[in-house]
Amino acid sequence: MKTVITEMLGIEYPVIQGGMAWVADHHIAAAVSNAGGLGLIGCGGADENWVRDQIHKCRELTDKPFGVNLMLMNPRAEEIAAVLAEEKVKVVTTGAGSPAKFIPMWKEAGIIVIPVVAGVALAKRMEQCGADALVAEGTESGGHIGETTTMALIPQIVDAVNIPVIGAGGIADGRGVAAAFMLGAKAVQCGTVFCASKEVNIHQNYKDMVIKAKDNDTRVTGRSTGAPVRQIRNALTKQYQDLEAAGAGLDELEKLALGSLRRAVVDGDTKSGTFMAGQIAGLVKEERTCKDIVESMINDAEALIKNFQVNL
Ligand code: TUI
Repeated sequence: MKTVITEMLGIEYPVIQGGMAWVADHHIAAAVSNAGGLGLIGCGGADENWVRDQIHKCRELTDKPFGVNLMLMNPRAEEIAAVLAEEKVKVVTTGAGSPAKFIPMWKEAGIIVIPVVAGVALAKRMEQCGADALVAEGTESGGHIGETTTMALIPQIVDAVNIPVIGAGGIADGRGVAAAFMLGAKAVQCGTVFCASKEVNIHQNYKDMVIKAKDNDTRVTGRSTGAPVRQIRNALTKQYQDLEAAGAGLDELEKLALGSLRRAVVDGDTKSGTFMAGQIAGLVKEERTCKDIVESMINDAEALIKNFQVNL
């Protein structure tokens, strides 16, 4: 399937894998890229040496294009941004902030820059700064989120900018892809469905949490702190939300969250880990290969669009 995004990125299918902190290392990035989508290495809170090493390892596993996601709340964002330019990675996406100050350096290095945004204001600013495309990420997504749903966000961002928009948040099958296209997106970005892929290098308990989750099983912690995070409900989210309701301060809440993503991804600690996942987790029912996920999403979307009139 050809779109302006597949042409821009040199990929076969308009599917980008989200740059999930701790989850998206070179294994999943290479698997998604080898499947014809765009894999991403998620820097999360890692340092520049880890990122450089992951880029090199990913290059050993694939000849296809892949990218790196820079989480802008990372205290080493500056150093990582420089490594991305030095390594001339093909694509950089960013999250949890504005990458404005890094864009000139990345463009200079020939990098395709795709900020992830959760609102129209930042989308417009990013276009002015020279972004090549945007990911419009709805509040259904896992991890750090904005307020607006994917359904409302995509068309508003599409209308506000002249660069291509990639839809994200609540997309895990061909129906979601077709819907995003109808709203004006030229590709999709998915995270949750890849958390249950065969190739992702995370604890089996994390995959099982995603596979077992039902429609109502995500919770948003951190609304009181200004950094809301969607994750699968467990003992930790209950404790966190109880503390928030009781008016707990930032220090106490941060203590609870400290190291919790690592506990989920590496240790599989189902009680005190943070299992970031989107609302679409309820639709993800089995472990599948990245190739199966990407191909079925796009084949199903194409069939839906082709037969749309017939099926009404
Ligand atoms: O960034 C994400 N998703 C993430 S980052 C992450 S690691 C983390 N863990 C705990 C707390 C915080 C982060 C896990 N998931 N998605 C993209 C995204 N960006 N969602 C929302 C935003 C966003 C929000 C506010 C981007 C910019 C912004 O304001 C910046 C500005 O200058 O307007």
